[in-house]
Amino acid sequence: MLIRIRKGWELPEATATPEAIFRDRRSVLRGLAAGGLLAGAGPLLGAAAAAETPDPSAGLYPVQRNLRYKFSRPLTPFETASTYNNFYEFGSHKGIWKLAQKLPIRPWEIAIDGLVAEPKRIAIDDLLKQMPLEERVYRHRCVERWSMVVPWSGFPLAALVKLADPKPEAKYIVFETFQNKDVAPGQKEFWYPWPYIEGLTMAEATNELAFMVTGLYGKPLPKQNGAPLRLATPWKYGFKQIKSIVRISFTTERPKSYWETILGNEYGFWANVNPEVPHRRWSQATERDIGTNESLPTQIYNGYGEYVAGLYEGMSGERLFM
Ligand SMILES: Nc1nc2c(c(=O)[nH]1)N[C@H]1C(S)=C(S)[C@@H](COP(=O)(O)O)O[C@H]1N2
Ligand SMILES: [Mo]
Repeated sequence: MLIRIRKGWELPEATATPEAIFRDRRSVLRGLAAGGLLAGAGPLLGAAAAAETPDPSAGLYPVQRNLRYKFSRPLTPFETASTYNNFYEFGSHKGIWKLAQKLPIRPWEIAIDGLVAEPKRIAIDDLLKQMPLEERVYRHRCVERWSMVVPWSGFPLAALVKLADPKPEAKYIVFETFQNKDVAPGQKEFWYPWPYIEGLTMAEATNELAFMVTGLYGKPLPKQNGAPLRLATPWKYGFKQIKSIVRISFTTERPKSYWETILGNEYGFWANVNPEVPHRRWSQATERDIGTNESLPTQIYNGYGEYVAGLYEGMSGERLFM
């Protein structure tokens, strides 16, 4: 008889404790730092050390994991998810994590405006106090064909929409990233249409999967992953998942997003994941998991069709998958 030994990541989700493992590793690092061994220990240790800067929201985490959102792949290690990033404000390569440490994330205010009952500005820590924080393990699929699986902390976008109190005529929600040439070299060196803009329909924004991310692996979100507030729409390609948000507006007109402005024949508004619709320059049939380096078949809506396919029924005239 074959006895199947479960791998760590196959344990029931409630018992998986990557957070505890991560905490252990950090105390080891603190020990190393105290002993003066950290110097020259390499970039990964440097990333962990930078994350030691006190963050006023640190005490809020870890938060309870919502077990409704299942996953069947190993979690991507924190070290990988926080050192392999896309954040063009800091450069066009994957290793921007160190440069991103320059981004000041306190004080941090988010403007809520456009078609709302009353425009307002809210400080991130005041927002965090009002929102129902939870953890969700989501898959993340970049249009470039890499993917990962990580535990995000945050709150449903629907809760923020409720707080914003949009007028009934609002059709879209539009997000905007910070602009600060002094800390973001990409905003100085590239001609790109800053600030980074993204948008969703109101139906997408209030779908249960749309999630505002404020933490990763039971800690405040690292700057390189979009601190202090970024979007997760796991059924869409990663470029929709805008980082370091400073403004949220409600409009009647569909926004033209950052990548759509740059390369409108390759990146559109909907950007839903579909293995059968190739990018103009490559196939989307498979993806590479950056944690395991495995090649995997891509899934329609990144595997979240049961939650979101209904949003797009009867929309045949639209380019839903780019
Ligand atoms: N402001 C901003 N948000 C952004 C990007 C960016 O360049 N700037 N890149 C996007 C892309 S292409 C991806 S794949 C994800 C990457 O998120 P991660 O680095 O946390 O994996 O962020 C998205 N959000
Ligand atoms: Mo991406």
